[in-house]
Amino acid sequence: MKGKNFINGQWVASGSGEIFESRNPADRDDVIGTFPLSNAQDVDGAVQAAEKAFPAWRAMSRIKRGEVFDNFVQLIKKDHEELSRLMARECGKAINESRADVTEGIHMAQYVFGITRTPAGDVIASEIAEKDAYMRRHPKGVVAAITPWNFPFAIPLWLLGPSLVEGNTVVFKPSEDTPLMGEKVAEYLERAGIPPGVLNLVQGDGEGAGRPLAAHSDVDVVAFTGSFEVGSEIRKICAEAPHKMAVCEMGGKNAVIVFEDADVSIALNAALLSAYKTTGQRCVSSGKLIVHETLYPKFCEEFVKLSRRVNIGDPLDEKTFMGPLINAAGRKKMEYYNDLARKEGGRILLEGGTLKGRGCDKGWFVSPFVYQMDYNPQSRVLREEVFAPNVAIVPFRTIEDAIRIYNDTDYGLALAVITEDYRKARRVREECEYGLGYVNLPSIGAEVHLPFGGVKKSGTGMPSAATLIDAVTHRTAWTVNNAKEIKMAQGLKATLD
Ligand code: UN1
Repeated sequence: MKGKNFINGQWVASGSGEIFESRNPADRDDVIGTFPLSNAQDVDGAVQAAEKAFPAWRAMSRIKRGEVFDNFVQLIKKDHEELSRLMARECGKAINESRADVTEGIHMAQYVFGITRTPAGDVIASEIAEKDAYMRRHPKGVVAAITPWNFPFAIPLWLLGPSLVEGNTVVFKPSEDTPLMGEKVAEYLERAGIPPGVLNLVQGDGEGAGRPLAAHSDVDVVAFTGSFEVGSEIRKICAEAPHKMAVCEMGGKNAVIVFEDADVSIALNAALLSAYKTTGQRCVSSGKLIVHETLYPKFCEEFVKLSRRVNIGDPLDEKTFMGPLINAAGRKKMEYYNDLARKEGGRILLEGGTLKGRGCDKGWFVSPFVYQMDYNPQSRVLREEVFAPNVAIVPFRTIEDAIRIYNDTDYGLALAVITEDYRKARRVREECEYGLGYVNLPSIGAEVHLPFGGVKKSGTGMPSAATLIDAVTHRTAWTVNNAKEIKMAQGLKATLD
């Protein structure tokens, strides 16, 4: 298939006619389609269309804007399976996870539709009895949404949903690894009745399309999910324009902490899901299992046994637990960190990495790499994000140690604590640095109506629906005097004498 950009309600090629390919990461011979390799001119056309569409969209009833998402949900529900299969083929996510991704996108659309009938502001008291004061939200204008490949349906909805229902218009640039899923989001929103120019889609890579989009002077908010490196570039670009806000969600080095009183079967299952779902490629995946020394030998043995049983293969096969990594760079990165673990003194329990043979040669398949590692503040492999199934199991003695080992990274996104002792869980809750904390659960699996986002290098906060609304709206104060004379707050004199 030949994909297009979607600008001002029209499906168009890039101005230069240049294209790029999307290929199946499980079978590199399978070309999914070609898509426009857009440049700064294409981006400018899209931003201008969004700017032009803004006044009418903003003036529309919030409830009417929300109805587009109700229509969208109905259309997606009909095509849920087809979209899930396309996703598995384009990004290599196991089919069960691809279905969950589409479902998460539906949930976000339902959420934003639902909130349009809830208060859009506050009535606030005044010092002066005759004054009525309100907080009213105003949309900011044009939102640039730059999204990753690992949740190619859900994350675009996280960013587009709140932006659009609040009255902003959007220019959307999906990852160049999943342009088809990006196109599907735009196509279904078009079918759901989004007016021309309100949502614009620009395909392409970070340098050619992402950078000029973030830098465009008519963009008011850049909402981004992806790597720390790209996110910090975006923040720098936005800092140069006084009006522009960057909302970035940028990864993590997450952990599962297993205390001595843990239910071991919950601990093992939580570790397995945290490490291997999406082949370790969630920003909330855990590559660090911090396990109390009394359970350590048994836990390591059992975790390795389970890791050997992980089904790796065709994402469309119902039995597959782990599909391939997304691309060559992802696999190179995993190999780099596997070597680093060896160099830093890791004791390898399960030799993993690039998989060859058994039909794996055509894709970016890898197997779990598991190692024991004593805590060492100099270790990089315990602090840096790998985005692959590279798993360190680290022993600890005291709760202070467990908290230190978890916190010793520049990231602060997700943690899971496995314990039957609420006091231990509470201490972790208070002293660890994170945005998402889980008790007796894996570090993955957030739901759309909860806040999502981390601290430190993980992000600027506010990246998902419940909180993104604060980033894409201005809170204005609107004060009305009902008296026949002016009365001022703070006892300020309101007359000449
Ligand atoms: C991500 O990995 O970028 O919490 C998002 C989860 C999913 C979202 C992950 N709902 O695992």
